[in-house]
Amino acid sequence: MTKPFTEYCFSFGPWNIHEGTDPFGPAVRESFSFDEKVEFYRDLGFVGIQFHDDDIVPDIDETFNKGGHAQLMSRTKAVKTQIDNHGLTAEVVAPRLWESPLTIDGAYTANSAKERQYALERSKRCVDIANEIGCKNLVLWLAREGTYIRETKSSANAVGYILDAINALLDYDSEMRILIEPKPNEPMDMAYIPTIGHAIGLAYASDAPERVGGLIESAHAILAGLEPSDEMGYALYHKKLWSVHLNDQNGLKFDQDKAFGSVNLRRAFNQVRVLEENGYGRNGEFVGLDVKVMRTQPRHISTKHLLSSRRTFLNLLEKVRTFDKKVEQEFIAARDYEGLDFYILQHLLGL
Ligand code: XUL
Ligand code: MN
Repeated sequence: MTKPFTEYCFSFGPWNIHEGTDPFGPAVRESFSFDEKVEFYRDLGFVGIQFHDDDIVPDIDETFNKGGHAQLMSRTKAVKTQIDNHGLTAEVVAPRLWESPLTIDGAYTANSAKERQYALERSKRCVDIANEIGCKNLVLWLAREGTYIRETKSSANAVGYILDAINALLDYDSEMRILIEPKPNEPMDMAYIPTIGHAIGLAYASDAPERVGGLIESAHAILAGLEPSDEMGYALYHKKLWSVHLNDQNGLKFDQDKAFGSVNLRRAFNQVRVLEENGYGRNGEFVGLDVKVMRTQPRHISTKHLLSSRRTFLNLLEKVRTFDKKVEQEFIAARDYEGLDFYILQHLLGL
């Protein structure tokens, strides 16, 4: 048994504090500026920031077109100083490849060569930004790499396009790691890389398998009809679980990003259990959250979902650590899984 690990480091992204816009209604809260959000991290118990490239350099394409590479780097330097001053680290940086008019039909898998080229160039700029901010983890959420109707693209070619882009990025920077964040749908009807198994397949097929791994988001696994803790176990076995986005999801609908454990506490317990029992965090991996606050929440208390998700993780960690393994083994040896099932429920209820 490995020595208990006491200190998990937590991260979230600036987009997790938001204005409540949904597809059916506008913002319901005034924005907090990035400067204000940076102030919140430590107080909420977080030390890592998950970034998109344009969280660091707003209006990134316009800024690049007007001020060139130097402008991107000088803005990034300023953010680096700002986060250093708060004792914060950039956990990851991800190119936001899904908002540009050039990625309407996909980014790396767009049918137009010019659009694929844009996606790759923007990703390389993101690598430069990551380096400048002191981060070696590039996240690829392959948002628009999929289809609304199957006949518009070749799924086999699409896999090749994604792999070409990954290889080009690995070649561009020999130290950067790529973390693929799979998701089965939304915004697309069907995504080409829906699960961690698909992501890890790409990793092994890449030019530098040791630098390609995964980031598992609980809700994304649930949307794929899968058990998040088993998805995590799969990646942990391959030593490719390099980040997580813990949250929760109430069945098969839009990506809800609910507070961790708020739908299914036992499913959350099993995620904490698989992470803790397989040494997650010991090599500097962060416990990342990707949670949305409810639209109903007043602005001055619109960070509670972050506080509660982190606390739920720590509460469940306590449950994992105080679970009587001897009793568990006795139930398993007797093949009394009914007994074990009830024992777990009693433990979670504190009885
Ligand atoms: C989308 C999602 C993204 C990624 C980062 O569902 O989870 O926010 O985590 O690009
Ligand atoms: Mn996510």
